[in-house]
Amino acid sequence: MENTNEYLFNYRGYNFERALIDIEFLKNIEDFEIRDDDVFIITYPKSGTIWTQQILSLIFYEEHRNGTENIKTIDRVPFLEYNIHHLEYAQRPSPRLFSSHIPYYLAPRGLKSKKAKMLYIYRNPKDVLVSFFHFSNLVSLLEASDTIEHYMETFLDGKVVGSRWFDHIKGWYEHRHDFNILFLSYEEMKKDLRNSVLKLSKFFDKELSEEDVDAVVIQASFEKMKSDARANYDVILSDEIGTRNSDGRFLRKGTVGDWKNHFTVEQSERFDRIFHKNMKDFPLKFIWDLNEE
Ligand code: PPS
Repeated sequence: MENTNEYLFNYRGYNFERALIDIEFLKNIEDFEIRDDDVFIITYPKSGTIWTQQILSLIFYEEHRNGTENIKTIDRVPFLEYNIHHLEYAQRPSPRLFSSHIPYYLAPRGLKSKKAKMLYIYRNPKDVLVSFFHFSNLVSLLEASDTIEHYMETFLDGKVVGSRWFDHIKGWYEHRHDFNILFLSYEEMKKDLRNSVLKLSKFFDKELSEEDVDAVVIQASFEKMKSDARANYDVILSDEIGTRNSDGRFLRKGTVGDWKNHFTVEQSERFDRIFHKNMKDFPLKFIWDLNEE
């Protein structure tokens, strides 16, 4: 099958992480039973998933906010298609929070009742590419690439987990009316985290006091997450997924515009041309550098 190799498993035209996938679950994913109060975070990889898992977990769970329970964020907001801790989804109390990288056409049908709320987090694809490049070189489950030049080709061809970035975001956006889904960008969260938290608590009907909002904003900062074992995935990387380099971190840099430190001018211009060709008339705004705002 196209794009299927030792790292990727292609199912219905979309690449999954081979080592983490349960094929039987995948075959039934569209029938996965949805509750009206389920919450889904949808992302293309490296777009801010674990950050948003942390934010929603803090918004939804008082015990997470005040630190009275020590549950890992991944177990609060598990990945639907990568159930690495074998959680019993059907036994979980409501509201259940999930995250997922699936394309719109593999979404459980129950989401189309538009009752369950969904959040699509997107990030400028040059920074996605750079983050993915480093992550692919870090974890043993992904194919390493020696140069950005080589990785750019792989990424643009969609020979990565998540397949083509363009297809993922356009697919979800073009089908947004089929779902109850809010689009929010990584860069918007970076620019004004407090305002983003307020936006999210409003969308999810979670009333938070000023102190609650402060607690979410503080604990969702890059620095706090780096030192929070529940949130930073360090243990998952070292003990469960496996790394090629023990110095690497899931929370690597957490900035906007790191692509400028990696792309040559020619690579950037080439990427721009491909971006404009693919994203012509696409209405969502992308922020490539916070200083240019
Ligand atoms: S994955 O593997 O798809 O789940 O990765 P994902 O979590 O989507 O993306 C990882 C990038 O998100 C950054 N990150 C953050 N940025 C800012 N603030 C906070 N709190 C935060 N938490 C995670 C993380 O550092 C990865 O980006 P890069 O650019 O590699 O640093």
